[in-house]
Amino acid sequence: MLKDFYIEDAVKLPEGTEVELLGWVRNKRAHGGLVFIDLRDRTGVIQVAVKRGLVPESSFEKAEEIKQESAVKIRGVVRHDPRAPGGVEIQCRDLEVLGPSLDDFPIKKGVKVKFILDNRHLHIRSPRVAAIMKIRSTLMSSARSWLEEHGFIEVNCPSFITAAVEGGATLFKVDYFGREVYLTQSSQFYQEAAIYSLEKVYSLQPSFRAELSRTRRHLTEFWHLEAEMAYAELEDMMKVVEELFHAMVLGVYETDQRELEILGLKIDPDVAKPPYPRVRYAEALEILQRKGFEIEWGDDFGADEERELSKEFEKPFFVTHWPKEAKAFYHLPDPREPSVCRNADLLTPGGYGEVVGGGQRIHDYEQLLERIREEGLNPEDYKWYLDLRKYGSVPHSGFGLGIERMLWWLLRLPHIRDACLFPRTPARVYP
Ligand code: NSS
Repeated sequence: MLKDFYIEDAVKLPEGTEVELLGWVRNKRAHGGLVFIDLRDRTGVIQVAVKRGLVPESSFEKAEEIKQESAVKIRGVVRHDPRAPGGVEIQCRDLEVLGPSLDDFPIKKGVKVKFILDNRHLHIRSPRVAAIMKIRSTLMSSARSWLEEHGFIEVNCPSFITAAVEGGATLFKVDYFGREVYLTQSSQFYQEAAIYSLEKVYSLQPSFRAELSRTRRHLTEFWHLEAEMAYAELEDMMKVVEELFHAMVLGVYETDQRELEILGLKIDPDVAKPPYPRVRYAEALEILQRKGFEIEWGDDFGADEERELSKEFEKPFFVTHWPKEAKAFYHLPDPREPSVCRNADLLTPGGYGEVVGGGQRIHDYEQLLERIREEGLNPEDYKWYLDLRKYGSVPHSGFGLGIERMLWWLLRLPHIRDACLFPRTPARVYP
């Protein structure tokens, strides 16, 4: 059976229509000859009234005994009743238990955070989590639509790699038939190879970071939306990022009002409307130093710095032209001011920090080789990456956007792990 009728369809039907609903028992209240079941499916919750005498006696007994999260099939009649939550209830005519709950459902009010995380496989049934996951799906599909409409071709890149993209400190080692390889931190280098045939590419797949930082915004595995464009320079890249970012926010605003309501959230898509302010690293540093941060030229910004800085802006904003020493070796030094690079991070307002990192890449062979040596890296490890600069190299730019970071910001989630179906953090690889 392929289900194509949901609670959201039932509530739109006229009084008296007979319906059949499949779902799970979210809650149950018994009042003598009347049992109220809150029936849940992926589109919402509806009250089902099971009245002794109006259903076969065996169905009534099942309703009286039924445990939370049992799967049931309900046959009944639509009743518009202002006293029912949502204004509609189902007057039950028959109830069939498809899959009983064998025990009391362990997720209850008041249980500890650790218990909830250990039981994530059950907790994800909550309408709140379901709403977040639906919005996550919209965010990804809106991104894909926008990119496809703007001529980007999706590529899929490997997860086993042999050399770091974003520095060796956050590489996960893997035993690959006796050889040490790593889990990818970014598909950027493979995308850079792909632009020589496909010109504008994107990928949406997991990246891995062995970051031991137990923060609200670090995962060890996250979904990385990355794009790379032949011929594009820094400003072109920023324009793509702001348009794409806006399209993603707009997608959620237009399709997920019900989910936003479940989360008690209103979002204003105009907050993400381009253009976004651009502030150079040097200016950002000055702002932070004026505010009393002990931070020096070349330092990356930590969570506190990003939070403070974001108070200056109402929209997402770019911090551009980072010093060479603050970022990876592949960033293109600005020909006009070689101590900084032609790169940009996108930071979110409200203190949720960086969601996008990217910029223009070094496309000259000698310059790239020199930067690799300068960073103390072994050119042998980057042989194929260097090769790309040997045959028809062109200026190019790209970026990476963390899907969970964006959700964390958009939905004001308490922790980035709330943006994942099954989060991976230093402390958690189960369930
Ligand atoms: O390290 S980044 O800033 N940049 C790159 O990986 C580039 N190689 C991407 C590119 O140009 N193709 O990561 C990009 C984004 C960053 O802004 C975050 O949104 C996200 O990836 N990110 C993370 N999200 C969650 N947890 C962790 N640990 C994390 N690290 C990066």
